[in-house]
Amino acid sequence: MAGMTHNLSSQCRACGAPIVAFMSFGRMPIANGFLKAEEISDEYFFELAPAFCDRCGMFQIMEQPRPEKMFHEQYAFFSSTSHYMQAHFAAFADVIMKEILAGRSDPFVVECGSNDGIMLRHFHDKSIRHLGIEPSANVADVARRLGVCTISAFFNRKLADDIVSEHGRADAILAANVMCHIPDLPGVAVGVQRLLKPDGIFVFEDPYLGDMIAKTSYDQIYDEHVFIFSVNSVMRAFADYGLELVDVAPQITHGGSMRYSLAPKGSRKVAPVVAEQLKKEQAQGLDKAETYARFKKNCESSRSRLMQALDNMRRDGKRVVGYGATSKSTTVTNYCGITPDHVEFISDTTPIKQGKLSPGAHIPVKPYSEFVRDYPDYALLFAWNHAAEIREKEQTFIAAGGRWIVYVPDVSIVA
Ligand code: JHZ
Repeated sequence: MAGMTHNLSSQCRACGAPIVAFMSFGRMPIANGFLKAEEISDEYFFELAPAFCDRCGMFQIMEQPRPEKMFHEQYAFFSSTSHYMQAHFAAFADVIMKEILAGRSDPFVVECGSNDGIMLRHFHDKSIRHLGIEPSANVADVARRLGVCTISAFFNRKLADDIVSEHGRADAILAANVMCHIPDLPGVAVGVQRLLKPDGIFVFEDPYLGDMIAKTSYDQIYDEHVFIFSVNSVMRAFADYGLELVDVAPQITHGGSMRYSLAPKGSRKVAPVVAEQLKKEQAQGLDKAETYARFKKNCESSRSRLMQALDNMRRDGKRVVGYGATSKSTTVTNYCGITPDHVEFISDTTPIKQGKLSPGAHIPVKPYSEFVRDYPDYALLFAWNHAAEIREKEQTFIAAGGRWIVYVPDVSIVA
């Protein structure tokens, strides 16, 4: 039966070569599957096991729940919860308008996985023709209320053809934290190829493999992230579909991301930074099996150190609260074995998560007001990627004697 609810691959999803998992994080629930107590008996689990393709360099998980299990009308992640991310997407939109769309007549922009409209709203504000594609109906509704044109669907070749018939081809196709979620990468590449104008550009960004390996931020690996991309793997995955990697730009968002720009082959000059970044990846050993064997060891030692700290705090009667019920925290809590005895509750500002239990570990998720009402001794920073924004606004917690527990890049207790 399990085979009916997930995609299990023993072949690389990008190039078809045989792949084998190099480690397992064990039984995992849906990362954003926050649930009520009465739903525990029906909770869905799969095995979270990453693999690295020796042939094309694609880092991926072997098994992924079917998309409908993850993205639906109760999807729990709303992009606009961070002020920093709002500024980031305003700047992203601005670059596209200035560097790509300027001077074009009646340009058309498509965004895959447009969530609550965090980026497309800026195109809407400038009356630029746009279309968001967002399968999770509840977040799509938020975007529509802002006036952002949005359809609730999964992006694929058929949808690309339908969009071309109705709106024409796109000058720019954008995606942020979305491409790494779609298992049928060849299908996406064909869709992009058909939807993009010959002088158009496809720009997307996702968490970056080089950062994940360097920081042991293994919590980037969860059901939604079927791939963790590198410059090398992206370049190869799209090349067969006539799309050339013409530019890359590292981003600090989500703990280290990479922005990739692709264009129909030969239509643009390839920026020198592409070759430079490929060299850096080689120097980091991203193409070597030893790198992943070492990553596995680093994950295990991060887990032991975090659990040792949490066990000591529990023994000493200290109160620990989680900060940010992130998707990433589902991997950390389930892989490490963190229970409600270690972490009293997780504070989160997203209404749909509040009053529910965290996936698998079943730690209660409570509104932020509960954190402020009675500060704990320690806050376990699950939203570590937003550390700058959070630590700045939580100075009263620190002044009251509170301390952060962080685990990326190392387990440490900080003020
Ligand atoms: P955050 C999501 O991952 C899911 P997540 C997705 N799969 C993806 O790819 C990445 O984003 C990019 C809360 N919070 O951004 C809000 C506070 O409570 O790390 C969020 O629930 N207080 C699409 O879920 C969570 O933390 C705050 O001050 O790992 C942050 O989630 C802030 C800033 C956030 O993404």
